[in-house]
Amino acid sequence: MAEVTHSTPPHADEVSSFLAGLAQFHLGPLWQVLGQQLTPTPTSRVRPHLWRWREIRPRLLRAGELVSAAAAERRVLMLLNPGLEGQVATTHTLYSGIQLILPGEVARTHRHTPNALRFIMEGQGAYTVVDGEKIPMAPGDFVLTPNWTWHDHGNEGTEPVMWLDGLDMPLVRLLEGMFFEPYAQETQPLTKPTDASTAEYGKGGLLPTWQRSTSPHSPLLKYAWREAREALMSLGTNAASPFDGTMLEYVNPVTGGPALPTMASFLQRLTPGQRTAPHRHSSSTVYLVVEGHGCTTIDGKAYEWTPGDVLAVPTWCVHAHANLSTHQDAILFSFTDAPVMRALNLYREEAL
Ligand code: GTQ
Repeated sequence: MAEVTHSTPPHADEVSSFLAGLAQFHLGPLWQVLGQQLTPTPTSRVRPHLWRWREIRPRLLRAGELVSAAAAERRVLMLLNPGLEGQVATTHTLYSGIQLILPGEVARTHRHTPNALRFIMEGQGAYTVVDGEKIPMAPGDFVLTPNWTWHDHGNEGTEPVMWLDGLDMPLVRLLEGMFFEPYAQETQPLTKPTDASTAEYGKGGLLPTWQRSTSPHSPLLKYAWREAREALMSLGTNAASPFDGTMLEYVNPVTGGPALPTMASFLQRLTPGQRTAPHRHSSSTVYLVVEGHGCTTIDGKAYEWTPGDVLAVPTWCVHAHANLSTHQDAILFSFTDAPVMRALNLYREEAL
């Protein structure tokens, strides 16, 4: 072996020609990128962003005039993060979009490995079918389409129905775990009673003794609005979190864990004039404004919101909420990738 000596410092052009010769062997010097890779805290290209309902809604209805559900498979306007140009992503892990289904339409049956959740925003008469169970959906309902379940949607009512979709699609793509399959027919047979999962698992802590779901997702597929809102409102506000106000998680009734293995979902209340304390955490969040008028400050910039607006909060950004009304509660729905971060021991939270 040749002797390695540092007695004479190498010439700069010797070093640069050495470095230039590495690429052809698919080698690279770690010492040039160490600081960019091992950053003290997360660095995200994701930008905080607010999508306004008054800008989304008319365009979604216009899409309804121009594109049929049959042609689109899913008629959705995606909420694309301005920091992630070219990617189908609302944050680095989470995708969100607003879906429209018109009276009489069917969105054909398919299944995929990304988990999906829905929060109904407007319109009566729509339903989704998940693995043979028909689930009627009304505004405020929170509905799950877990990983690899067959699902189709329909609208049997007389008005357009719109909802927020949340999927872990960017995460699944990053992990290269994407599988998709269309069903052979447009719709699937109804093999279970309507709202079967509500009958079995939706009765507040009373669970069937002869079966206990062991699936990694919640066996309860719908969390109805009336009960969710009532649960939120019946809580006192005194002991609420300084960071989140009064907040409930939509949990798996068997485990108490998140409704989906990759996404946790929440409903929170901010009382009139309430301001939460700033904090940050290593999970990204998509918020949907359900009721009220307020403002979220993210890394020093204020985003003022009203119902139907959607807000993306990137990971590790300092954020705080304010209810700007003096007389009306604000209610926010949100979902995060926190379960993934916790499972991998990457979750951190910091008060400021
Ligand atoms: O409703 O099945 O927003 O498959 C994106 C992908 C909705 C759905 C989306 C989907 C769906």
